[in-house]
Amino acid sequence: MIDPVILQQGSDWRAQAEVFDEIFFVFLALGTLVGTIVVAYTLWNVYKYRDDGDRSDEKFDAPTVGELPTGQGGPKAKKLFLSFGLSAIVVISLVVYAYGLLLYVEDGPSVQDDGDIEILVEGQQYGWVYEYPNGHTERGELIVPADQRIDINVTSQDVWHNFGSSELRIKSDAIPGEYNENWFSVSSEEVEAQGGEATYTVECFELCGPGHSAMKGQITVIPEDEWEEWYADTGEDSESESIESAGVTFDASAASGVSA
Ligand SMILES: [Cu+2]
Repeated sequence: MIDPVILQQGSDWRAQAEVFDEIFFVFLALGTLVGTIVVAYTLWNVYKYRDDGDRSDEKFDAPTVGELPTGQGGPKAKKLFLSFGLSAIVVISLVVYAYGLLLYVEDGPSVQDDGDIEILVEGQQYGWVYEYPNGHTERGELIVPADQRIDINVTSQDVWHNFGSSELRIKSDAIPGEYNENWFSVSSEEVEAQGGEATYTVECFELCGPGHSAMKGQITVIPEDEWEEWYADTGEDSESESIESAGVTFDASAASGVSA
């Protein structure tokens, strides 16, 4: 059930995928439990108060439609307020619980001295451009180290796009002139489990033109030491050729191909 994109660096680090899966599971479990109780209780009452020909309780002062139960010690009002009370407790607990987790998703885990890695992500018809802190840019493939908090700053060069990866459970609007922050992190265990290189598909989630469905990219997570080595070789204006060798294509002409 829980996605294995789990973080190891510090026990308070949790991947967004893990948080969202937990929220989903808790709501599913509680919804199933409450639903089962409500349906079972309803069916039980249907059976209990079925018309069996017995008219002995006809004089009972039952509430009529539109009449508020006043709770004059009657058993019906007691049940009503009990059910209101329980529902309120469940709903308020869920709100507090989910809001707390979402605040964590917003802020992300705290990083120590060596800091996080900030990547500028720019959408353009029809692909993604990544700019690293040293000015190096990549197209199509974002290469980042494991066990690090990766901060992305998402924007667009032309129209509205939306940068997202379903597997990492991240998604941010890419709007010209605006910068939307998000973060993700992948553990080295996960990278190892995927054979030394963890890959995640990136897609555009905002209909942006005829090439929209082809507007895909990839996030590649490699061990930290390998990444440091790779990153040291990059620099200003050194758009790497590793993209072609990695088989990731960024083809602006794909758009005309689709629209033709
Ligand atoms: Cu798009």
